[in-house]
Amino acid sequence: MARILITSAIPYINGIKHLGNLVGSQMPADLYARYMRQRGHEVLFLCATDEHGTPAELAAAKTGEPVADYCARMWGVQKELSDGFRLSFDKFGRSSSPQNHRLTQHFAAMLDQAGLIREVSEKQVYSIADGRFLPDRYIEGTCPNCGYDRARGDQCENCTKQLDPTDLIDPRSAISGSTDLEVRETKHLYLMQKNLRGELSDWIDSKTDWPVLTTSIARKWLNDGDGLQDRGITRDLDWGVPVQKGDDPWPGMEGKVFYVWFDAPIEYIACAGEWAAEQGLDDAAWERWWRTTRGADDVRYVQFMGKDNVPFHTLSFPATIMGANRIEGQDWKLVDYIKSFNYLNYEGGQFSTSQGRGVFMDQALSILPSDYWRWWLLSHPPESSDTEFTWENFQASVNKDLADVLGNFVSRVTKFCRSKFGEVVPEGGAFGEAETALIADLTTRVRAYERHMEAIEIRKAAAELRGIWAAGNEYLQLNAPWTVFKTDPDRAAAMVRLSLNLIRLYAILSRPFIPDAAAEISEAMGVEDAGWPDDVAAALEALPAGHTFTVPDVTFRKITDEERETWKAQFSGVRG
Ligand code: B3M
Ligand code: ZN
Repeated sequence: MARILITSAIPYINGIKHLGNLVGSQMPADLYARYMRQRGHEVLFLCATDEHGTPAELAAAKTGEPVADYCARMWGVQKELSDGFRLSFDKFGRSSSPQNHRLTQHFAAMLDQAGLIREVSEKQVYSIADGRFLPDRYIEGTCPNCGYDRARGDQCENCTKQLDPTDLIDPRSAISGSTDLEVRETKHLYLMQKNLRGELSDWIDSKTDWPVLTTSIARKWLNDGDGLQDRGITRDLDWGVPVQKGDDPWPGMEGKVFYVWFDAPIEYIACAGEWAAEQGLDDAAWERWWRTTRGADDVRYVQFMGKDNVPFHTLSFPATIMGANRIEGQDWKLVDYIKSFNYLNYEGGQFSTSQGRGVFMDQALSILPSDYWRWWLLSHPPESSDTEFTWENFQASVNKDLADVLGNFVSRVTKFCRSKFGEVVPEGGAFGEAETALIADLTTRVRAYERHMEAIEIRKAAAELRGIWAAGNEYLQLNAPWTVFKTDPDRAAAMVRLSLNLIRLYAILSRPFIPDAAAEISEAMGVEDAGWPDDVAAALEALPAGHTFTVPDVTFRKITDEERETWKAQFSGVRG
């Protein structure tokens, strides 16, 4: 059995995430983690809140809380919501943890020792109205690359280009909107990424199995002439990891902190340390996931993220790791596979936090259970292109796939059995041609489902699962045990026995997508810890005659047209 380390991009602390954020990293990462655990692999699945930098400071300034308090509170909010969506993180950490402070300062020291850090006296935008420097998101303006007029000082959301605040055309303060800006001198540390260009390029070239979306973005910024700039890794901010060389002060850098995009990916590693500490384990317990000479050579490390995060994970963070690994004894693991996503749009436009447009995590859970959202999101992930959430499509998917196909099968079979044979798997009769054909079809489908899950082809996996559910309904429809029962109760008993076993099979296969419903069905069928159906034929005889069950409650309810219209209006972002 393999060991698999899985990380999801760590969400910024400021505010509650919308469904587009969720489907772009945490939700598919959870699907993969659940599947791999179910297949018997040893999984460590990590996520955290990204608490430093301008997003946190700006949000805390708005609520009037001290930034540390704001972060602690919002971590709690995000944790509760991720539990609500059944995101099965082994640890949901915080980038502000002591572990991350130490590790970030350690990496900086290693990079410095490797000669990869230089001090730069640089020109930074200073806002006279605000009386401060304006790093990163404190400044907005027009992207010099694509012309998008709301690019931020650290990155253009529209074209994903990483920017410096001084690159922006027509810059303005994000705090006051003031354009009364001037450029002042300040000293910062730069990571000399250009020195690592060859190594990074060879590494990306070796990743022939990565999604094109991932490698194309990486190559674009690697080869684009000015793609791989040396990057400033410190900022004139109060909140963050203080600039230190390991435990030692860094002369000239007093009062500065590391750039959020320097410390955030290091939290993937620190989070493993937080996990170990929480479990009462020693350092060896997390190092075997992250240090190649301490066991991590056998680990497969898979990252999940939206496309705007790809440059940081294919270039900046690997540069940190490769650079540190130039020092004797440093042996940090690089990622093995990066699954990236396009954007999910909302009803013909974009999700918008500022306009309240679209469905946010808390709102979603307040109107429907998480499985409904999980199913829609995971059957419509923006894998090969941007996709769109519409209420029509959501209603149709839930009503058809979950209620009409899966839910209906479960309820029809269990209720029919109860009325004719009682709440017990009936004995008698034998499987015939129809069952042989169904088993052959399902065997092919289950193997295809496994292949798609291994390959993290999520849409294809969902389609296969839907096909597996539908096959049961077709079998039932075609063979009509309720009619057969009138003339040949034994034959009907065999059909019902197979169908009850199908329900058990569905519960196992559906668990990564809809864990609550799967658990509910398993419980009703009296099978909590069913193993993976390596042999589908055998799995369909797992529940023997005489095994008792209960009829589950309605597993899925339908969304009415009225609800659909109410929600559509409610989340349109039009305030009234
Ligand atoms: N917090 C951006 C985002 O939430 C950023 C990801 C960090 S991953 C190390 O999309
Ligand atoms: Zn742009």
